[in-house]
Amino acid sequence: MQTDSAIRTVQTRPFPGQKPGTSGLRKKVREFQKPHYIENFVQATFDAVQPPPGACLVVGGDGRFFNREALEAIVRIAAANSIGRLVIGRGGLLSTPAVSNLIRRRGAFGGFILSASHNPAGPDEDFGIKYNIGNGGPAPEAVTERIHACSEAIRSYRIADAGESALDLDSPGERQIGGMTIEIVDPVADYLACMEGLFDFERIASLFGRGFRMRFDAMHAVTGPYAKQILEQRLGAPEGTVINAVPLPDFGGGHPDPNLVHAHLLVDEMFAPEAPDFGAASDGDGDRNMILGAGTYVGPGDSLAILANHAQLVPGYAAGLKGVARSMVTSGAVDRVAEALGIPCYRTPTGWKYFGNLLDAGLITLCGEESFGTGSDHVREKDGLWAVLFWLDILAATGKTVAQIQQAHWARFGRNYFTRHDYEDLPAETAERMMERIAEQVKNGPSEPGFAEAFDFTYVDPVDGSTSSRQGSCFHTPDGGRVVYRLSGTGTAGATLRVYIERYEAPAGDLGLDPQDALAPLIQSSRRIAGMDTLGIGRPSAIT
Ligand code: G16
Repeated sequence: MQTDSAIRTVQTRPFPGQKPGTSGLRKKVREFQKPHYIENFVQATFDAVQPPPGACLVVGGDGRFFNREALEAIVRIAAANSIGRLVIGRGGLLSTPAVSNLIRRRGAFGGFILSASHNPAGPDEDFGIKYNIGNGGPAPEAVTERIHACSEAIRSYRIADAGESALDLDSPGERQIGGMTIEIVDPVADYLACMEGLFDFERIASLFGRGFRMRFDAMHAVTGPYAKQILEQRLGAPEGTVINAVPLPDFGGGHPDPNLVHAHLLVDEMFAPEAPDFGAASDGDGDRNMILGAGTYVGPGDSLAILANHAQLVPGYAAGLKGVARSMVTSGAVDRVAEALGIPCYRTPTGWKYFGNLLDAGLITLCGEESFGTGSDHVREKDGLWAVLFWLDILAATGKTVAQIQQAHWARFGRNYFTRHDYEDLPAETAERMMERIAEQVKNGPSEPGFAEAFDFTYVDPVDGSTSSRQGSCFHTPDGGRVVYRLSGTGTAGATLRVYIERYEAPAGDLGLDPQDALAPLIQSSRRIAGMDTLGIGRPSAIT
């Protein structure tokens, strides 16, 4: 259907702070609701990336509050900026990895993802918008800096009028706004096809056929429809395997962050008598994952290492891995697997965007982060359900339990005890004083006894030579222990200090400790180094 649309130029003024962080622009919904706010950012993105006339873009979000309003703004601004085609998930829904996949399959110029990931949703909570480039991955720093610069220089935006029928996101098919085609697609279909190309679905289906029991917590966020269709309908897991499967604008009032704190109901179930064989959860936009077995938790660093070590059992990775990568702050478990496999292991700053070049250049096949992100070269985002299917395929291929696999891994490679302590919503001044104290020791050497060196992590991208400096302050002990500090780039209120603490235990050592006990002395040191007691900072607000 052809819809006539008048294009208007609207005068505007820049909003300060439209600076994409670790993963796009994340702010309180109230900020996004200010007149012209979202329009400014979308126009600034077009000004920065200059899509050629007729370009195709993919757009979708995690369904959170303000998703639809933001989508409508993107549709109308895209139509006024000579975009040729917008591919949108039905109902405005697309998981982050599904957007990445669609951009790649369609050869699109780029796309917008509407999500603040695991941050809570609702009128008083968070919203986010992220631009992804043609490789399907988050825009690299050079592009996000251009977007920010354009947002500061903006004086007007172009917008098309559009009738209700053009903005109907719920009916499949195509419609027009002026010269732009809007195509509403099934959010799951292309993603499912991608997964079928990687994993042995028949092998996993026969595992479920033998009575294997699983619980997947979609946390009322975007993975519900994906998990229902893939796990229950396609792979034959019993109905009810997927819980909290209906995406809600406020995620049911929850905090869709798949970790021991926010997915504690699932964790309780997995540690109770009669626990299912396998448990997993994903986050708001479907890119994170948490893996559990009966009575077992697999940390993200260990999960990445275990996937790397078993990759050749999985059809999509049977040819072996070219290399692996982890963010520097992630535990070094995967490094030991890479060494055993004789493949390179790269260490990047925090942010999935840093894996993009390594994946594009064919230097790595798998990568992951401590923040519950794991992924591969199939897309350019981390991918929650992909990790779950990878684990299912390994369980089906080996016939072992999650606990057996993890214990065998530690018995061979040793265990990297790891924890992250978050100090959230700190007053800016307190965070600044802590960071100054840390910086002083980076400059003059650590004041804490037992620490041999302190330095700031700088990353030089091996593909394009670009440098990212000050990506975490690292304090190392002579026996391989470490404490790393960095400020989060995804929060929307106050400052969040993340402290990453790790030490290695060899295979002959004690492999069965609680990480908080195994790391207790380093945890104490981490507080002293930052001067937390002096600054009156109590216990961390979250421990993972
Ligand atoms: C984003 C990034 C990840 C990063 C995480 C936490 O994930 O994509 O690379 O590890 O934020 O970042 P920070 O420590 O700066 O808060 P997501 O799932 O929130 O998009």
